[in-house]
Parts: sequence; C-alpha cells; structure tokens
Amino acid sequence: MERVVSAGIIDSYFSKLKSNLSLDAAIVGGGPSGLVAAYYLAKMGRKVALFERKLAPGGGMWGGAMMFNQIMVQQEAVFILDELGIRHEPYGEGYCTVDSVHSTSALIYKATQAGATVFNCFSVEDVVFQDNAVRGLVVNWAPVHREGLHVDPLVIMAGAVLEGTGHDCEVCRLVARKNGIRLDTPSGEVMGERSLSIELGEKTTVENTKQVYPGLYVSGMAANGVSGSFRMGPIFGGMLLSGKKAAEMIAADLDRRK
Ligand code: 48F
Repeated sequence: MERVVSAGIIDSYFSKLKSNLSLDAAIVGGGPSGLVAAYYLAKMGRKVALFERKLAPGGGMWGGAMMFNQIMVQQEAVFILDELGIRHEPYGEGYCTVDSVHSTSALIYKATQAGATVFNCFSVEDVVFQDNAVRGLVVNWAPVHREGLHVDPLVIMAGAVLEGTGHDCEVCRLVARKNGIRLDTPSGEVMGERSLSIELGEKTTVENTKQVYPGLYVSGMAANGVSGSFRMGPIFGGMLLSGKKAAEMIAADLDRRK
C-alpha cells in the first residue's frame, strides 16, 4: 500500500505536468482575475493552466479587508457571481457583499472544474521570448526561489501568457527590462500603480486589461499597475470583469492565429 500511494502521486503528477508543457494560455498568478480568466478560457475549450507561487491560489481575495473576510462587488459584475454560483447579499445602491472564503474557494473550484489546471507552489521567473513575442513561461518551484537555490527552471510553451500577478506586475517588469522592449502603456514602460481611488481604479482595471506586448496580456491589479492607474481596495467587480475580458481577448487572438 505504501508503494502504491507514492507511485500514484508521482505517476499522475508527472503525467499532468507533461500534458501541460504546451498550452493555449498560461496564466501567472491565481488571484481573482487570473482564476476568472482560467474559468472562461477552459469553458471556451482552451487548454489553460494557471501557475501560482503560494500553496493556496486566491491571492488577495481570501482576506477581505483587514482580515474582515467579506468583500464588496458592484452590480455590473454580479452576473459573474451568479454564473459561478457564488452567494451574495444586496448592500446599498448597486452593491452586494460576499463571503470572501466562499467566493475564493468557488473561483478555484469552478476554474478547475471547467478544465483549467492549477499548479501551485510554482514561481514564474521568466518568459520564453521568441520572434519579438512572448511564447511561454520559465518556471521553478517557489521554495527554490525562497531559499535562493541555484537551480535551473523548466519551460512551459503557450500561445498566450496572461500576467495576473497583482500589484507588482513582476512579469511585465522583467520582460521589459530583459528585452529592452516597449509595452503598450502610456509611457511604454511599467508605470506602477497609483494610490487608492475606488471608482477610477475599478473602471480602469477593465480598460487596462489588454495585450501589452505580442503574446503578453495583463489582468486585474497588474493591468492597472503596468498602466499607472489606481488601486481600489476590497471591491472585486473590476477583477472579475477583467478576468473575463482577458479570456475573451486571448481566445479571439488564438482564433486569429490558427
Ligand atoms: O493580487 P492578486 O489577488 O491578483 P488580482 O487578480 O487581484 C487583486 C485583488 O486581490 C486585490 C485588489 C482588489 O480590488 O486590489 O489586491 O490582480 O493575486 C496575484 C497572485 O499572483 C501570485 C501571488 O502569489 C498572488 O496569489 N504571483 C505573483 N507573482 C507571481 C505569482 C509569480 N511570479 N509566479 C507565480 N505566482
């Protein structure tokens, strides 16, 4: 029995990893925007995997605000909550409140149930850059990075890469720095997020969700971070809508390139 338990894990894990070495879309970061993008891409029949550095995907959604584990969602995004079967309570004019543990676990469940694969404890440390386009991810175990070990990574090829890494926009920063390229942002560089302004931040999160370089898309807070827009705190409608928009843009792009 001991042997079969270990062998089952090793065989099934490596077969899963091997079957995800070539993807339609690779998503970096398992925050709400990345998870929603994974859900819609999988639902549209795309081969998609999401790479999350932490043990648990979910990013900044679990903790609500200041660990009060409730979040706010505005009316425009409630259809996504409904599609994913997430319970919500009306609050004030045009808002609802949601239990953040319920919503985060639902996003993970629905994305994986739709067919997306999640690799947790994976840190994305670079991209594959070929013919002036981003064509995949360079990945390593998150603990390798944390321990500062000198261990070479593996490569995942992808038709499109979505950066949903939140506030730091790590992937766009390194792609711009290492390859001396200009991104599709007002300055051509990663501009960095601005201080909190909820209404503007929510609106621009969706507007800034786009392809910033051939093969490289941004969603969620990373979309605002690269384009120098505002943070917005514990309201999540923009994140959900951004993930959906990213999935639709990527699917259309993949179709065009067929
Ligand atoms: O920040 P995060 O939750 O992403 P998001 O979809 O949502 C932002 C909101 O949670 C919140 C907000 C609300 O309005 O502003 O902040 O933009 O999650 C990003 C995830 O990416 C992972 C990180 O651990 C987190 O779970 N991540 C970041 N860099 C890497 C990464 C990396 N290089 N490789 C793998 N995962």
